[in-house]
Amino acid sequence: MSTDHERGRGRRQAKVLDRGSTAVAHPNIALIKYWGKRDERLVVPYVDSLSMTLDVFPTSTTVRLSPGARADRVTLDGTSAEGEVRRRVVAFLDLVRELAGRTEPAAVDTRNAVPTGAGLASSASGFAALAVAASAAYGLDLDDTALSRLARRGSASAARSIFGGYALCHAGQGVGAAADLSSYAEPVPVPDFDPALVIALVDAGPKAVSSRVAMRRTVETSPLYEAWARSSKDDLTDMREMLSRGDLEGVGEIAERNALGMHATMLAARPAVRYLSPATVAVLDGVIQLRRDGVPAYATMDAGPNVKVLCHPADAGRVADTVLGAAPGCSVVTARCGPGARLRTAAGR
Ligand code: 2P0
Repeated sequence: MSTDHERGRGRRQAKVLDRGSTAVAHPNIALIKYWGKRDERLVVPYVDSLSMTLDVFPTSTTVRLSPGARADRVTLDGTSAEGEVRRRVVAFLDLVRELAGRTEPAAVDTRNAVPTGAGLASSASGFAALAVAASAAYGLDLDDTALSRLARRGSASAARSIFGGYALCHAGQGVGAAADLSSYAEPVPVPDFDPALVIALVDAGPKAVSSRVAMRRTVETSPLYEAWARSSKDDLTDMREMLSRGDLEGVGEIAERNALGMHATMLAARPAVRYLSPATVAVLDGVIQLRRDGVPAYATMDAGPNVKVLCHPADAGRVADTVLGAAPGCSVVTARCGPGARLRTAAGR
């Protein structure tokens, strides 16, 4: 029979468990892009990618185990998630439960400070935060490499958000379990290079074609895809060299050509995938004008119309003014290098 003291402790523990495990992660922007999967089920990329984790737009995710519940509950920004979002989160929880040898359902509460689905990598911060919170909630003790591999199963770009600063995601080798094991991100130490990234939010609405669908179509139908994937290898080698030198102009030129090349592969897909809008092109013209005026500024775009402009922190104000002049009505946020995904509160700890 338990004593009052023990019952009190049990209640306290239950209360602690109720808080769940909360993790925070930030989005990242790829300077060398990932585009295309060689294994869709395991989410294994065709190409290596290299990114900068940001210090803005964090995602905070809490995972609480609900042993009495009949199914998982998924809440995104205070609203019950349905459809594809819920399906991806539940599939991810199934994977964590399989790894942990557990079966309890969970309640997942995610808060995004970034517009979801607008090409601003909300899935990167989202699945990085979910990987950290869910693995803690289910009692998995994973190192950063294993967390990165796990986050990749949610979204390949999420593998990079496990790390702060710069991260390289390996496409890995082989097929099946070998591919899964060898595809993960690792930090790239870059001393003395902390540029600004001026983010032009030209349209915060959800995108017309998901990156998953767009990637598949590009790989299957674009005659330019293979050429870009090949040239991306050289871009990565050159990028690592320029990063180690802290050469903003070198880094910017390579990032811009890699991103434009990726969008070219999509434009050549059948039917074409075009994420770049008239406002995107106006901002790109503004960036070219800045360079003509002697301001080193370089653009990169992801699966959406928003533009991220890499520049010296001292030039960020001028870059932001140019962006606002080029695309009136857009909003501008300036980011710097940010931290890796971290556990805030661990259940029962
Ligand atoms: C990247 N993007 O490297 C590339 C560049 C967008 C363009 O990763 O299908 O949400 O979940 O693995 O990671 C966006 O796609 O795609 C992305 P999935 P994800 O950042």
